Amino acid sequence: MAITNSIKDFHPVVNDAFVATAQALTPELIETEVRPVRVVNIVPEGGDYAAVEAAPAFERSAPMGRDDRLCLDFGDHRVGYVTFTLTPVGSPADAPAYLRLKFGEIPYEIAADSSLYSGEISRAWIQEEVIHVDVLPAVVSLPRRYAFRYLELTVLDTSAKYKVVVSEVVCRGVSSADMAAVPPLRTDDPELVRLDRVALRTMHDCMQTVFEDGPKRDRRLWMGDLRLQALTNYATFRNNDLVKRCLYLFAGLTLNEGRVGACLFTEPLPRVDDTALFDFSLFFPCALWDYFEATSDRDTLTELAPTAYKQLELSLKDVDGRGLVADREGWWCFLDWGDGLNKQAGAHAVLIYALRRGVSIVRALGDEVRAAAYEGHVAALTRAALEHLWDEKLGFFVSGAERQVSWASQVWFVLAEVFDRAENAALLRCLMKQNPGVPMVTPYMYHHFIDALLRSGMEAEALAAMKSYWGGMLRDGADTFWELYDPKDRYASPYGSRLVNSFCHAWSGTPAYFIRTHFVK
Ligand code: RAM
Repeated sequence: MAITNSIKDFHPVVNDAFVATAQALTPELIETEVRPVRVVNIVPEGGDYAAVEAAPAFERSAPMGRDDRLCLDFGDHRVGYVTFTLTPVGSPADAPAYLRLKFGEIPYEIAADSSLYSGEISRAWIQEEVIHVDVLPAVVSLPRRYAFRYLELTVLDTSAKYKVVVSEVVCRGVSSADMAAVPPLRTDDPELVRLDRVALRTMHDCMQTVFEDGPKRDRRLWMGDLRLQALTNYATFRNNDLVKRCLYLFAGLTLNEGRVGACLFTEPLPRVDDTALFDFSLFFPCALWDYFEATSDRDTLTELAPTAYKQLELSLKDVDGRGLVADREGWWCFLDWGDGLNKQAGAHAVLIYALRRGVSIVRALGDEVRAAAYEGHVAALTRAALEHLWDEKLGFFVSGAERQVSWASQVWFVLAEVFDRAENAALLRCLMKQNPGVPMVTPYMYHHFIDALLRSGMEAEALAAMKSYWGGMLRDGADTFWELYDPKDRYASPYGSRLVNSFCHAWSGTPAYFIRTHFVK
């Protein structure tokens, strides 16, 4: 599905006071100096690529001339600014040094030939530079922030008369998260320890001046991603003011009619993108309720509740004569990146789920009239779902005119609590046994599956599913968890090319949440 603007006639609605509150909460970034730990060669391996040690440490390169390469391994995923020194050797430098730099979160990004890129989203996301250095020796400071573990430096040319030596390669790492703030995990299960550690690294590297979705791409704040990052944050870094800042940004920078946008940019000034997604807008009330549960910050709940109500009330306008969220073409609701996934049933279930959080908010604020109204909507939407979307013969919820069965629809109806716990457990068992229809493809959707299992009393299945899916990423070499993971196809991408996938994506960091709230207490 193409990502386009989904709002016609875009009119941002700005609340300056909310934006000011958010800006006052802008965190200081913690800086850490990191140096490469070794030199590697990137080689093909098992249909993918791997880094193989070429030297166990790095100080300085040998003199490098035309086509010489150096691939440095920084030991783990890093986010930051890179500086290095270039020293000429031989005759005086009679031509610029001409270099190509490639940054890779995974070895594949170093190995791939970016000139063959034909994906749908901008090739500008590929972390590759070609630079001239005119005056030597030089300390080269790259202005861009990169997300990477590997840095490959190729000398495209010097001249026949001189070569260059590369030294003092340093990354000034940045994050607003402090690893030392995370409570230690007490478990003897080494797999849980590894899953937790990689999840924390993922979260850490995405925590900048906002919760970014991924520090390589899109480097911005998405509402759906924020909800999961916030949940994980409460159980780990406890940087609750960063969540508060992000909630105020979304509430202060809305779209037409006060709809919460799907994502925000923060530079040069915060602004909302001209995109709304049905489910993402509804996650505002959900994330606000989660924030209140984690912090008991009643002032924020009170101040932002009207924005939450607005999302519920705007979404109710999309309910048709049959009492169902109307299906639509195009980019209107996210749920997951599954090919051809119909969004109607999932959207309907998300609306019920969000209304339930809305009921919690209004109850906490003592607004019984609104609580009764929202409960009425939950009941009506539940009836309509059972009448039109539940297919008794199939034993599954169906979506859209083609009556599509997908994992996303079933999982979201479990989370919407349309059935009771035992019935939900039975539905999930059928889903796992029959594996019908459109599968889940992102860790984001898997998060909801694990959540659904846990809410249905299926702890063992939830643990096994988490270990199998996220554990698969670990076995496939992940240093941080990925935006998309298809265990059967490492080249899968929603964008037509794996090269622009994000390999440190915070919506994938929720094992730390599950482990710390359910599996290890
Ligand atoms: C992609 C990103 C982002 C997600 C949206 C829907 O652009 O992966 O994290 O929220 O899609």
